Amino acid sequence: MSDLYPVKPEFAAKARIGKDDYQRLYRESVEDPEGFWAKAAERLDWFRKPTVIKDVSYKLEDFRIRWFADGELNASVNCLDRQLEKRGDKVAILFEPDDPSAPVQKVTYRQLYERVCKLGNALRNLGVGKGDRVTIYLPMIPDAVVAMLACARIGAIHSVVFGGFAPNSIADRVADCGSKLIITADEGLRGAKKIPLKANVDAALKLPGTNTVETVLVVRHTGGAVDMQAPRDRWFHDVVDGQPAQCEPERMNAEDPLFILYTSGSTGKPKGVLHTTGGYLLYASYTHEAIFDLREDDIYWCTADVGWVTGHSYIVYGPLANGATSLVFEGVPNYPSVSRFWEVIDKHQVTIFYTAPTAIRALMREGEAPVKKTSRSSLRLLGSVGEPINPEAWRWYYDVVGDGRCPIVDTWWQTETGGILISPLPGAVDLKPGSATVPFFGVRPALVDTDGRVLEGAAEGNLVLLDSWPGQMRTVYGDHQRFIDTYFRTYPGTYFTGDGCRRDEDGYYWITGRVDDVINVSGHRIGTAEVESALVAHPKVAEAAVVGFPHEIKGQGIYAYVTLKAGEQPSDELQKELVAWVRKEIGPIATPDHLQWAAGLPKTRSGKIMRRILRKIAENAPDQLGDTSTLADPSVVESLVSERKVK
Ligand code: 6R9
Repeated sequence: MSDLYPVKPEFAAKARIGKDDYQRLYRESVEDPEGFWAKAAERLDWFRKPTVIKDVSYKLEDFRIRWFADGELNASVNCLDRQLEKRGDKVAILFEPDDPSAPVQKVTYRQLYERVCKLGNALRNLGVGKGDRVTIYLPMIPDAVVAMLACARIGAIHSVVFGGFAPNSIADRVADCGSKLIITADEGLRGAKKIPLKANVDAALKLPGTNTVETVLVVRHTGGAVDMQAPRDRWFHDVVDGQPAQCEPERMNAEDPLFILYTSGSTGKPKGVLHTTGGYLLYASYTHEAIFDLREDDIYWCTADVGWVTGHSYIVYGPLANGATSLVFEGVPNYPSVSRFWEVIDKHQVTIFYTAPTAIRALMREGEAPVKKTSRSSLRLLGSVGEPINPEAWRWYYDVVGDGRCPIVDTWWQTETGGILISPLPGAVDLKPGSATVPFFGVRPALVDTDGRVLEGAAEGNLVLLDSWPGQMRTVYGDHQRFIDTYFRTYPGTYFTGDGCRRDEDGYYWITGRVDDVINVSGHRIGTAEVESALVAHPKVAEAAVVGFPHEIKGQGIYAYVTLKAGEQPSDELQKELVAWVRKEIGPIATPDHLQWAAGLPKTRSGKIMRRILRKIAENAPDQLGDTSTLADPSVVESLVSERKVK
């Protein structure tokens, strides 16, 4: 069966990059990275043009990753100032509120520039300067973009925390980077629900380690009542409105930090992924233009939240550095109805639509009718990100949403990579449903077996990258050793992605999912260790083990095994209490889907939990437990299998 969707001639005819261009440019990019990226760097405006292009060594004894190291620039200048002449009146941010009857906001490049400058001045007046950390905990509103760019303008390092995180998670992230200031809102809106953002910040700031925070700026969004604690809390409009609409941008070295973004790893503590200014911005803007085949009149919509890396690179920095119109959507796909995405596409004549497989699967379950009642004729390109897209969902996206007209770019990348690494270029690469296809310029993927041997040809193994690209993360904030140990020690001389992958006979890459203790729930990374430590923090829990299991909509769900302390009795109420506890400790995105009581957990004689076995039980595949001979007590497994929750 040939399951190939060749590039359509009519798309290729107008595309920025065609087949021959891709081959030629890819070859150039890996044969002469210095020359290739020096030329690519011309797409940015520099205060001082870089002369040193690439300075990278993955060798542990001589480790460094530096790009454009003597260049100077400012990210906000690239996203705003340089657009003013040609695109001052062009819409930069097209804001679609949660409530479809509430007014749309169109923020032009000039208006965005002014709002960013005013906030930049306000932040400076509050004592925030180059290198200081600012936490942003906002809903998906234009002020979230303004906040990020204002930090970039004055050289402050932003750390955006997703609005779905609970006070504990906010506090951990604030404490880890020692934020001086937090920008939040009274409340957020998601569907019919209100999210008490300011109240969550108040609760977070009562927790230990957060006393670096001097000021909390509060955007009045819903108008809901909040506690304002003087002198710490200030209304955003009070400190911003009277400021001058011009603000001197900070001259940043290309390697000065732009932002920190926390992501889950295989240990309990989220990692502060640090990206720097020059390489990141260049890579985000170049990939955005090439992979989405960007044109001047596109209306581009990425449905991610700015709390995730996809929002950073492909709602804010990439699109704005390219002078695009970027749609910011506050709401959710099923409010007020499951047609919302498609209605927004028609309402704003969206041409490029970029979303996650979990959303596609959830909407697919509603059938074709909610899609087909809309036109979607403005669409010309679709994108997918966050997790592998199953071929069935891919075809539905292609046939039903795109009416068989629009190529799909399945974009594989990570918080750590800053931008897309493996994806089709829509005018150049034939598509295969479920495959992220081929590497972007300068990207050198390889597959290795567990001993680190590089596999050639069609093969399956662990996905590594043999060389650096400009958008690569530079460190784990405050813990450079952890950065090296996590990514460069497993397979020496390479960056290890943590993903498994297959390469087919055509050289196409098929990501198979995480090979570490990270679960991908609806495209969000959750560390099993984080959920486990939340559970054992409950006074009645003795021990917990958490694994992922296949979930029809979410991709993976969270399955928790819990052993209670002696004398505690399992009950349905306690089960509900523990699920609610995890939500409260980490946030709703970490809600366990299943919680099974475990009299004991399967362990090796040296006391290690055998997660492989727990995964199989959670998958309901007890016949595939594999080798259980190293178990200390095999009867533990038998009782877990017989008591497995079948829902
Ligand atoms: C951008 C983003 C990264 C992990 C990554 C992988 C999975 C992302 C994917 C994909 C298959 C794709 N992933 N995109 N798997 N196909 N197109 O999602 O960043 O939140 O850091 O997650 O997501 O497992 O390692 P992040």
